[in-house]
Amino acid sequence: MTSIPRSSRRSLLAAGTVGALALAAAALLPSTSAMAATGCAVTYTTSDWQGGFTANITIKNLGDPTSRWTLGFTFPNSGQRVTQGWSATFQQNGSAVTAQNLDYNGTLATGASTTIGFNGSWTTANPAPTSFTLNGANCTGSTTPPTTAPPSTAPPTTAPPTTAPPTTAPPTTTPPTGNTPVAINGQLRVCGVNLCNQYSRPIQLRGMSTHGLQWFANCYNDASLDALANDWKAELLRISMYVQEQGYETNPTAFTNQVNTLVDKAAARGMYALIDFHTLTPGDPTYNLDRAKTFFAAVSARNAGKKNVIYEITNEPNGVSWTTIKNYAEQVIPVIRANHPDAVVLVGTRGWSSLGVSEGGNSDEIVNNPVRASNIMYTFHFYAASHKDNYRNELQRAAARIPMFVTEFGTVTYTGDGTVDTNSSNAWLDLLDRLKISYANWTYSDANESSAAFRPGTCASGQYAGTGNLTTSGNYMRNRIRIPQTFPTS
Ligand code: IDC
Repeated sequence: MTSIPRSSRRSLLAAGTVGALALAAAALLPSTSAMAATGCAVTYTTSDWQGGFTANITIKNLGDPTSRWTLGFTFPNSGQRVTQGWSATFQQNGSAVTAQNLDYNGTLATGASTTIGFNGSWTTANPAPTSFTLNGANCTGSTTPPTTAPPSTAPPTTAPPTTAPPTTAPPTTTPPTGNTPVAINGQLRVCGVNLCNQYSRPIQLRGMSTHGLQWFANCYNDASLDALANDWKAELLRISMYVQEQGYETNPTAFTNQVNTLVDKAAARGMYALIDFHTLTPGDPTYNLDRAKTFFAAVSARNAGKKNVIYEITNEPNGVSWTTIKNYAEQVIPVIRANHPDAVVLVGTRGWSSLGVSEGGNSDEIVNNPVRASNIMYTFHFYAASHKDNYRNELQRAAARIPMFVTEFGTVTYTGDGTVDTNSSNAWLDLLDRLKISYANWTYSDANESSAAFRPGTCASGQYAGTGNLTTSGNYMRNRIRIPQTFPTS
């Protein structure tokens, strides 16, 4: 028997020890076929209002890869109910809730996360569930932050995402490559009653509306849009293309091109662009149905590849029934969808987009008879000095049931002029912030009326950034829009 020199023995022994440790580790680690490794971490956040809430749940798989999952949790309070869920199939039995994956999000690699959510109701209180299970295993990595809405003074939007993608598995969505609103949030879609970003998390877009392009073309150029994106830090530009009043109907090609140019300028600055088919007088959108089909066929084909485009198919229907508006929407939406299937579409509401309130109605007519299309939201407009608590109450009531977007509002009276009502504007914007309802303010222009953000002559001077040329309303809006917000990125 050949003897092994001591030095070699040591090294062999060392090698053998490593091997034994590896074996022991392998024996301790359950194989996938025998017993799957389990584990999960859950983040549960809500934004609450009286009697209702929106919950967002991020599920992180810390166990073996899985191709299907069921999340389980129990509401602490007997009055808590899931009313409408998304990104999962929810079931509630007493206080026990389960959420099962849909086809597209069933696969969760080790370390991968997915986000689901629901709208719910509560009676006495809305505490967060204290424990969660994933495929029956306890999520000991659970974190349940407080259920209050995020503070309005969040870290700056220019900060990089704070949540790193999982290191053990590639993220399911490509992380943002820039810090602009569009780079971070990507393609938007409606989830539940919210506007959600590419991570299926509710977001709010804040921005400004142009005035009529036929009158204020000189206000929309590289310098003014640089100021809107970089100085105002807006996320949204609403492009108001009047149809009448010397607008689109007088030169469809030129106005279509003008809108497309502004879509590109918004995209170049990472802002969302809301294409507003600005019908106003006559109030019956059907009057412009053929024009709408022609216009939206053109802009949706031209902009189909873009993630930053949102379509608003009628500005302010008035003097017509909800059924007429719905009928119009159901003819125009398919024209857009044929070219740009995943874009969010916004539908005006009765009574100058007041949810019917300005004509004696309310949102029940929409809730009971919604537009037959998915990925849509309904619009609401207000002028703070004219529209107060009864309008705020109705918006809040509606927003718990249908997705709402404030595509136009003024800090002044509904004439677009008069004094700025700061108290009412604060009440409105606080409400919109709390409910994460996106908004555009009327107007980013130098019109000779108090709703305009700039003093007359500003656009000719070309000096948009800073506060030197702002009106009272412009100063108020710039301050408000500049409040930083952080968009969720996982
Ligand atoms: C106003 C403009 C004003 C213009 C008038 C008629 O501020 O300069 O002369 O339109 O076109 C709306 C409309 C919006 C109105 C605005 C203010 O959507 O077109 O703009 N307003 O009156 N709804 C409620 C108020």
